[in-house]
Amino acid sequence: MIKKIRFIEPGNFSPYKKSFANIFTYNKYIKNPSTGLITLTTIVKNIINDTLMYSESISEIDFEDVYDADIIFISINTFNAVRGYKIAKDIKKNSEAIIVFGGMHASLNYTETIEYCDYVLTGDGDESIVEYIYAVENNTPIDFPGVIYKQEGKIINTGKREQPENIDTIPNRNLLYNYAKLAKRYDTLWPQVHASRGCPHNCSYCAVIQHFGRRIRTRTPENVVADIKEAIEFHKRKFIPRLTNVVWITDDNFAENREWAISVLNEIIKSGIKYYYTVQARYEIGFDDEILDLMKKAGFIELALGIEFLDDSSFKEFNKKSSYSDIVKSIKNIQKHGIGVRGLFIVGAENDTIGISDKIVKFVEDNNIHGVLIQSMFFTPGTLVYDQNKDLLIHQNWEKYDGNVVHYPKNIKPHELQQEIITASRKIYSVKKLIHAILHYKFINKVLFIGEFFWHMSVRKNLKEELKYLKDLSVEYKIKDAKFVMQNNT
Ligand code: B12
Ligand code: SF4
Repeated sequence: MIKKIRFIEPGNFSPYKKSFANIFTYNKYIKNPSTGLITLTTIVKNIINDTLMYSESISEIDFEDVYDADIIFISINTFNAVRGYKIAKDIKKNSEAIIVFGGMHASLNYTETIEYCDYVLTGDGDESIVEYIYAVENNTPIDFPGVIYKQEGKIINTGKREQPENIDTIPNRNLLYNYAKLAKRYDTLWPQVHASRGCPHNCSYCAVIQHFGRRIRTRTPENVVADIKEAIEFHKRKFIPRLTNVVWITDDNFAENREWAISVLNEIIKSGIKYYYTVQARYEIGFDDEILDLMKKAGFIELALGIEFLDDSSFKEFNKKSSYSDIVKSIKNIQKHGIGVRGLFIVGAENDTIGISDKIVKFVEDNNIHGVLIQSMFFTPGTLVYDQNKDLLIHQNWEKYDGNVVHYPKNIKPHELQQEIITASRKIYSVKKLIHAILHYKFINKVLFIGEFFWHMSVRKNLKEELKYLKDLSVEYKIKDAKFVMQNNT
């Protein structure tokens, strides 16, 4: 009989610790926890009453409470996989519980993950987790699609599972230990709602499509708005109002299903909720005046655009259907509608050389981009580029796959590229720009820029810590098919 279930979201390099810095930045000490795993916890709570989740993004794990669970579900992306494996090893030593992994990294890399657990459930867990619990409870074979386990040393894969169509679960955020307290305490934790899964495009580095599929699956607009209301309520403080009244719709490509996006926007407008929003989308959204008008009316203050590269050959290199000139036109039209643009950039393409930071900074300034995320390209197992480029990886220490340079780019040395990211961040988030934001931005953008200023400081600190290792690499790196030989003469 299953009596107790625990869910765990591992942290990556720094599990949560209480710190004054939490007030300003979420990156180093505090992060938004996984709404995907809270969703699964909510589903399971309906079957087994003693169900609770821990996330190292916002608390330490109470292992005494975890050890006597019957099943422990652990969720991993690439950046927190190593920590997840360590937690699983510790649990194995101290507990009889069945350990089950899931999430993007476990699904796309199950031959690695299965070495640390009893089962991996691949893909979306919304339905498979229920089937799994019933199978364990009734002692029936766990042979339905989407399961990985080991039998006599051999890895058994029961096959690919159909993805769930009904994803209308509203996560019960109270099931995540410590969340209610911290969500109210810190403006750095934002209300998050994930409204659709998957994307029809085929960018070759994208793990999202490999995991969630190349078709958009959506929640009903009514369900999305009900979730938004709950998320806002959950983060609401009693006495001192929040400074960052922004809901982050965490979808990867919001307006791809145009009709649905319009219905969601209309539903938000109809609800009368007075709040700000941000969401990720592709540049094509910038050519859709109807959607942009509705977004403005609904309260969207920004669109996070996956700009990624600044030259057309890089788009081609990674099968990204974009062009520099279309992106610039799109940004202008989005801003014309009164919505700001955040730029998501990837460096490390073949064409990138010393000076890529200047190119990004100039682009950001010329186009009035008000915030950025700059990451180095990383090839993760399960993506199309991984097999083609895995020889270019410096290491496969997943802990470092959080924005650091982890490969040998063609025309710039790894430490030089890392330095370029640091330089771009420093220039975009300079003290001069901070003062400008404080003096000239509207209130909400001012608050966001101040938060990001500290966040980027913390990001740069991490990047600098890795710089020494990258400099010390003594490399005579030969790619198997001898594309090039790289000499690192530092
Ligand atoms: C919101 C978000 C964040 C938030 C919150 C992250 C979080 N804890 O969920 C924040 C801002 C903290 C964040 C930060 C980062 N993120 Co992020 N983030 C996302 C985003 C956009 C949405 C996450 C989400 O809600 N997904 C939807 C839910 C439904 O999916 P899910 O959580 O995976 O859960 C489902 C399944 O995977 C499965 N499942 C999950 N766990 C388990 C467990 C079991 C046992 C089972 C059975 C099933 C199962 O079932 C769930 C329901 O169907 C994703 C993109 C994406 N589409 O996932 C990127 C993404 C996860 N992030 C990514 C990255 C790289 C980062 C950063 C490193 C960025 C950076 N340079 O700083 C940091 C690292 C943070 C850290 N911990 O250090 C990558 C990860 C790539 C990879 N291969 O792992 C993604 C995929 C973005 C991308 N386009 O590549 N991120
Ligand atoms: S558009 Fe974005 S989500 Fe879609 S495949 Fe490309 S990178 Fe992935």
